[in-house]
Amino acid sequence: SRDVTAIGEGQLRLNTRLGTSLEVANDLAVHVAGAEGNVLGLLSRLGNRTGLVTSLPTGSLGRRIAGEYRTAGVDTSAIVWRETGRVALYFVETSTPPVPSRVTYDRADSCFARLTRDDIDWDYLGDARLLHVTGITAALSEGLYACLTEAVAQAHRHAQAVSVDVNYRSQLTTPERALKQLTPLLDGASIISCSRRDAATVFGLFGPVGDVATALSNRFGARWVLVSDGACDAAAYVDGTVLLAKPPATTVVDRVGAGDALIGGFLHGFLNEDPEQGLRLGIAAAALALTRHDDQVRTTLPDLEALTRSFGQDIV
Ligand code: KDG
Repeated sequence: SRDVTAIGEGQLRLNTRLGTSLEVANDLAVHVAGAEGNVLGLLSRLGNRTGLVTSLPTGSLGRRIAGEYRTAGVDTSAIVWRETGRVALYFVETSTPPVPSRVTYDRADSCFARLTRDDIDWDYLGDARLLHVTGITAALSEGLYACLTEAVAQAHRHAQAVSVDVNYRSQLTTPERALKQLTPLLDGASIISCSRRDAATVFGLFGPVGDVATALSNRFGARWVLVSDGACDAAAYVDGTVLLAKPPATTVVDRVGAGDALIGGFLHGFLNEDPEQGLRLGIAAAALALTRHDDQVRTTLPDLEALTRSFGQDIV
């Protein structure tokens, strides 16, 4: 039995050199990515038992992805391996903020996108205190969306807590479709994570992070809600109380993956029933992610706690 299981796409992330466009790039740095795996990787490094359900081809690219998760401590025994098929890729043309990095997906028809309900080890997915899913998976294929609705229904039957990260991707879906797909997943979820921008796009909710968190809790009934603005400015609404983090001054190198780091820390707090700790650790992990061209945050609980102290992180 595990603390957290997730279903999501394990991917490769290919970065150009800083400021170089894909049209002229000669070399690409290879990293392992995927929102759910990023969250589980951090949770594992913080000492939680995690497992990822995804699907990969048996060749070297699939092994690279699974190997990275194993290094982080994520259990990979429920990965659905395929003899043929492809991994999902995403290319990042990196640039220096405030110019945003540009993401190009190359992921259609991946092994994961073709997964259906019959492929999944349902006992495995349900055998954890918490199930974590994101709107990305919902957007990838109808088969995957059916997997998510079944996973969430099973979780409710078994009193497993559900965490949903809205994670709207304009390259994969529309606000209308996201709202329609996410509403049944969010109803009854224990934890909702959403960026301020996605809250406006998908739910038409505007305002400061604390107000948006409160509104999301009121709308869907979640006890724990996390709303971020640029990852280091975050609010949590937990059991009727708004907690606001004072963001550290961070020199932003790359925003991709920072939201996952924030969520990973927050879910650690959920597992320990300590929202302040969750917000503090999440902010510190996000700060680490923001300073790296890589989705994975390689840290430990003592290191992250030390970083938190050095930030003098106040939660008010
Ligand atoms: O949050 C980071 C993710 O966006 C990245 O790892 C890729 O999961 C990803 C996606 O599908 O956009």
